[in-house]
Amino acid sequence: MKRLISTFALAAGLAVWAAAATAGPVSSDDILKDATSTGDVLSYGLGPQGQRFSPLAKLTPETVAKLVPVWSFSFGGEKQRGQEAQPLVHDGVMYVTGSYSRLFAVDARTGHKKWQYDHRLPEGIMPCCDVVNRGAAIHGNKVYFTTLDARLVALDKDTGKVVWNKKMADYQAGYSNTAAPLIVEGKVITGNSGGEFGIVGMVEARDAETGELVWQRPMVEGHMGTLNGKESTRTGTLNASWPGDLWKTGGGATWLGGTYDPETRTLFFGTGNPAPWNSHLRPGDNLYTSSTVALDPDTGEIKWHYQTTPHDGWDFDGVNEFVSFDLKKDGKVVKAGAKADRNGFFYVIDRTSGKLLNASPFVSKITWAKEIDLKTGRPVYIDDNRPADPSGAEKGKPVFAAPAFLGAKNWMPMAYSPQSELFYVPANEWGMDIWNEPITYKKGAAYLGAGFTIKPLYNDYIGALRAMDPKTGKIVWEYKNPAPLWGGVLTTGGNLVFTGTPEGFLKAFDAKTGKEVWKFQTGSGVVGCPITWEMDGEQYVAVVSGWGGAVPLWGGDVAKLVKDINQGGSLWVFKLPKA
Ligand SMILES: [Ca+2]
Ligand SMILES: [Ca+2]
Repeated sequence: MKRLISTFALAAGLAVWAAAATAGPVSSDDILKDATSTGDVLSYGLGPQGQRFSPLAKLTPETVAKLVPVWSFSFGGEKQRGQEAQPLVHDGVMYVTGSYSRLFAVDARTGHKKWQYDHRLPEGIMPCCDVVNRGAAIHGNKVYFTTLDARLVALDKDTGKVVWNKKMADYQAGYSNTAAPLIVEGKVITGNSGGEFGIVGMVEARDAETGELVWQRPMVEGHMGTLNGKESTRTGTLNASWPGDLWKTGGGATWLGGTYDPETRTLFFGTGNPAPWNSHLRPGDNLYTSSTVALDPDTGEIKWHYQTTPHDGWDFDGVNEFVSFDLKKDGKVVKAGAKADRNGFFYVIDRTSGKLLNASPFVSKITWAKEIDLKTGRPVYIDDNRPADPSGAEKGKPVFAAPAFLGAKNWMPMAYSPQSELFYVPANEWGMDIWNEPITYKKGAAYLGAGFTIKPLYNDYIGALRAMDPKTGKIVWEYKNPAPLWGGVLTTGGNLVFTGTPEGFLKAFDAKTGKEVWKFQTGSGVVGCPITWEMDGEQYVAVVSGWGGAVPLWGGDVAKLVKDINQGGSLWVFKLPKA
């Protein structure tokens, strides 16, 4: 990029040419280096490993008091709802997605809109859990995002014109898309949504230039994969962990997308609940649902898997991000990865083999399992806490289970600081009454076979931002929040942790102590992912604001507690001005 600028500047001898030349293409190598390049944010997760750590250190617990808003940009429109996106920044332009499958390009210095793309959504889309989108990807001269009608769209990054628009799946069968795509070596890699409708979870890779399918890997045992337009291999062994034909509508949606580790050249995708929720209909482990699955980026072949909730009966989707990191323990460095699962356990896994290294609770109450057996890697179930078989009755005997199905942690990504060597996990403390019901599959209809009501566990808080030490599995500090936390986390080389709250604040904490050191009221609930970057020698922070997501729709008694929070839709940008 720098070389391009100087070539143009020399050739033209004009400053304006240098400015124009800065709108250059993004290479796969630029994306691999995203975690350390502080002048841009080129990937969801601030680097493909998804650590959400920036080395920027101008903002510290001491200087953060001077962090001030620079501009705010409204997503407009009558339709608002949840704004869960993480913005990207490239060459002074921000790319941010909004609810209802919208994508905006905005001048990062002024907040001036460059272009806007409103995807035309058909009637009858079936997003289970709000009309959210989690962000775009950038590569070459294109930006990419997925849509609620299960498509993947590539746009010219400078004009917003559609370059290609590919159907991933049939939205009328309950498929949709909300995840930010991942770019690896010229391929756009995405997951799919729809686990509540009996769809089949899938990871697919497309050529970033043409949008042509390279490979697909179904996540339910029994289905065939594809590679270069031909059938490749079967996922697992037919009927090994699923009875009869149930695998054909087995769920396992990969709705949060994935991460990539360049050191081991491995993709990590989490998979959602098996369908239907009523576990008595599908005896067996129901592979590869509620798991972390490691994939070869060239072929989509499965390298290893680790199932967090075998034979799930509580909607404990295993989709949460698997974050690669170096575990320094007993004088050794282990290539590890960590995941804070919906089911309440924080897992540390050897990312070269899938071997479980440690699993410890990150919430106060877990009713479904006593512990995770570190020898076998399997949960020690508490059988009485599995919702009972309705056996012909309209409704099986209910149980009170914790965590609630919305999870000890849901989609909102945690952050890892290689400096403090801590993970910062946005957790929630809640439980649920849950019972099973009879159900049969019908295309495009909810496929649960269960009923539920979510309830808070404590009077004074539901959300808890927790610093977890992956070496010990212990909680080092916590911040308690009255409403459930639903936004992502960012940590920085300046010893800070940022996250948002449904009450409308973007907050900063001391990364070592958890002391709250800064907050700003954005006007609506913050359920997006904060970012930071450097521009013109100053450190910037940005976050989207706009309350929504799954809690108001599925939250039961908790939804009632937060019903007065107003919706919104805006992008806020802050900076630490030069002294
Ligand atoms: Ca970067
Ligand atoms: Ca689910």
